[in-house]
Amino acid sequence: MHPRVHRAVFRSRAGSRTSNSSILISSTTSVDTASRTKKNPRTRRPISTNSNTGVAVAMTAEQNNVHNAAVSVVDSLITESSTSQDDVVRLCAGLILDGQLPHLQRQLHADFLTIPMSFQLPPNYTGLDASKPWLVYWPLQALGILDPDSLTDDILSRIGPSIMACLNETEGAFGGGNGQTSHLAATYACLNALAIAQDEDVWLQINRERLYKWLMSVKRPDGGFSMHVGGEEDVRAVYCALASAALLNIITPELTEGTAEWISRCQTYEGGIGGAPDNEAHGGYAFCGLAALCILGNPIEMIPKHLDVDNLVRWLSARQYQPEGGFSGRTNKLVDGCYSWWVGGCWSILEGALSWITAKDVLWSKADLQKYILCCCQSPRGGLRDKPGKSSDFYHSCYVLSGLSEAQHRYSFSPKLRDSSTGKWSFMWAYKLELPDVVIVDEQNTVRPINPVHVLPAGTGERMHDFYAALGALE
Ligand code: FPP
Ligand code: K
Ligand code: ZN
Repeated sequence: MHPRVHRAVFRSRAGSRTSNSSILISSTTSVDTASRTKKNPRTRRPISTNSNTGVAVAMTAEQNNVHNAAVSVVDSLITESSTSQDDVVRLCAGLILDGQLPHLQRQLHADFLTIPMSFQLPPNYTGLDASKPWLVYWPLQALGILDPDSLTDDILSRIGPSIMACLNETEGAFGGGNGQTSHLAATYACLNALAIAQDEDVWLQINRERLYKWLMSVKRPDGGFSMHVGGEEDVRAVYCALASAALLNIITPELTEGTAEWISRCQTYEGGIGGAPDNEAHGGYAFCGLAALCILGNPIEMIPKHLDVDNLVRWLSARQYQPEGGFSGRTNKLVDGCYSWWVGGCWSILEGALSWITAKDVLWSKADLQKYILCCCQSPRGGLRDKPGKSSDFYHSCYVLSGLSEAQHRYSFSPKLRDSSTGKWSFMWAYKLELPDVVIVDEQNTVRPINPVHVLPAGTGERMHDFYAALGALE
């Protein structure tokens, strides 16, 4: 897993307490009080910043606009970055060229994904103590599209109590664990988990008035949002706030004022979207920005109005590498399975909202992405991973399988599906299985479709939204 992604991107606050039981508590027991343990030491991955290597790697990225072209631009300067890129190419090419497309090892992955539902988590998860809601949401989303039958009534009934243990009642918002500070990432992950649980009794326990007030307390005058009161302002916060508000049907003009303009300021000269204005473009933030625009209004209008689409498409298409077939998160960095969603999700939104963008042309290849996922991202021990040689984890399982779903389906924004009014925009996505000339959709490898804005199994977020819509607007 990415040390920084886990420590900073998903974390709710500096976590030092760890769970000593399964991440899903029993629906009858009370909140677990966790013991203190040492954080698991992790090594930092080197970041490529050497401009000398930029030439070689950037050309590789550029050339992948032409699919299946064998690309090997060799630079005589050997650096740590060029060496790791070469290593990844060798590892992946070996697996991809090794005969047939492998099958998705459903049972193996389902077994791995049910670990947090039933057993104690391994010690290397202690650093994620402030990310308990994510540890619930990630495997649920993965199982929800891999094998919905594995989400038994027992598991589903335990989601509510586990998530409500993270609720800060006075604020109506959620923290990363029992007693932890209210945080937008935790709130988003909790509400997504509750969407999958489909438990109306628990939905009724959410105090939407309080949560709305709390969301307004993290809204900034410039149109952005902070992750928590006094916290960092970034495009994750915007996405988490809007996605949460959309599920609960509490989107208002006051909540969204100036936000699309703020997102627009995060698009960089490269065409991608950075975490905040003037930051480096990154796939994770590109998805957050694009998905947020799809909540703010009709994406057919919002995307071209607030983003330079040509430049975004150019940057997105440079994310897919050959011969790996997978996506990288940013210029001159390595492919990683989780970008199958963060970058692939951008593609599903763009192809659904702007009909000229299609994988059948030369912008990106769904077939090659599926190959990277099936050949390189399946851990022999179960679960999905970043790349060969890495261990599987719940984060990568969630976003690699979501990326597989992206490759196998074609989404379309269909406003006729539901009546179009504020707050409903992100629930008007239709899908169909992709055509065989775009990607081989072997029945054995097929995963279920998702809502590409909320990253939820198709239908779950829609039902949660409808439930709150039926309760009426806030006073
Ligand atoms: C770089 O990690 C990663 C980031 C700078 C942030 C990524 C953002 C997301 C994954 C989106 C989070 C979204 C929500 C909704 C919380 P790295 O340097 O380890 O990886 P890299 O080499 O691939 O860039
Ligand atoms: K990475
Ligand atoms: Zn990753």
